[in-house]
Amino acid sequence: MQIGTTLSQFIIEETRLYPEASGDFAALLNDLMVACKFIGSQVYRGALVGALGSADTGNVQGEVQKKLDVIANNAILKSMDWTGHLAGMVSEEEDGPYEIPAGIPRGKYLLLFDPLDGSSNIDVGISVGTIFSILKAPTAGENAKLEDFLQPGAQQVCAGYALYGSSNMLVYSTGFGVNGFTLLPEVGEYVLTHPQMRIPEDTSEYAINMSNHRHWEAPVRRYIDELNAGKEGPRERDFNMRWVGSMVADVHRILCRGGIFLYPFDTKDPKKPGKLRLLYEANPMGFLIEQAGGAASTGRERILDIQPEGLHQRVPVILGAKNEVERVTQYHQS
Ligand code: P6P
Repeated sequence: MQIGTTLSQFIIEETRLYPEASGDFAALLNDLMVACKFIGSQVYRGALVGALGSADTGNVQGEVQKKLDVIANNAILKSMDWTGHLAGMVSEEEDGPYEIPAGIPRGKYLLLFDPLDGSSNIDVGISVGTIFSILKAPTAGENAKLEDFLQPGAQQVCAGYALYGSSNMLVYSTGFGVNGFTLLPEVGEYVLTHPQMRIPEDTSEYAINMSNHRHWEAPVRRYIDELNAGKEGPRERDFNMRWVGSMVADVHRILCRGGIFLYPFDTKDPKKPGKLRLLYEANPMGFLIEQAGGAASTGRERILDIQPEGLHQRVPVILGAKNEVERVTQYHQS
């Protein structure tokens, strides 16, 4: 049995596409990979080591943190802050930018992440994941300022996620397509198992939380009602629905077999135009989906074109099969 192409090997070989590369980025990704392996080990041992349940603390989102939220957040911060590759970090679990400790060189990259997305599902055994986004620091070598993180998603140099599901997978892109790796636990290496993942332009599978139907805008209600009408309706074919309630799991399914995912604008909370966060959920997932041949929109604009206004800004998210995303966008314009 051959081990196959490891993530470490793939990163080094991809780095050769950038003649001017210093190796910093490759080292950064390798360090992040270690954190994802560790987080996976804690998620999979959850119940056995008392890591399930709430931490009895809250975060900037006003959410009660799970113990594993705190473990995952600290794992990434402490795996990355000593490396000298970063000028700062933004985490869903941190109010403001995380400053690199004194005495550590400030690097040329910014790391933004949701350490454990979908954590409300942990206690019931549903897949969760880590989502990450990497930007260039405007001023390498100096502490990143808050506004340095407010870059449109199109400027990401890398985006990806780790999925803690039936296996520990790492899926990422640096702009040369999307590749997926599966952790070989006995060796401790991620191995290439899903090269060049692509999303078909059409689909018959959609993902949305139907309980919000009455809160959606008319174009989204029209779109979903047509899917539910199946072959008796204007789409003249039946559709299937899946909703895991864990964005990483739903997006991974779409990268594997196609589909469209919607967490659209809803009127449940006027202060929140959507539930998902732009900088460390919508942007990295939008980057991956576009790299795999799909589209990612708010319904009114391309997600990666949005000029961020705040670290924890929320946006509506409609992503996946290009022709379906475009149809939803057209309904918003009619
Ligand atoms: P709902 C998880 O809490 C999350 O942020 C995403 O991972 C997921 O897609 C969405 O929220 C689920 O939201 O309202 O269906 O629980």
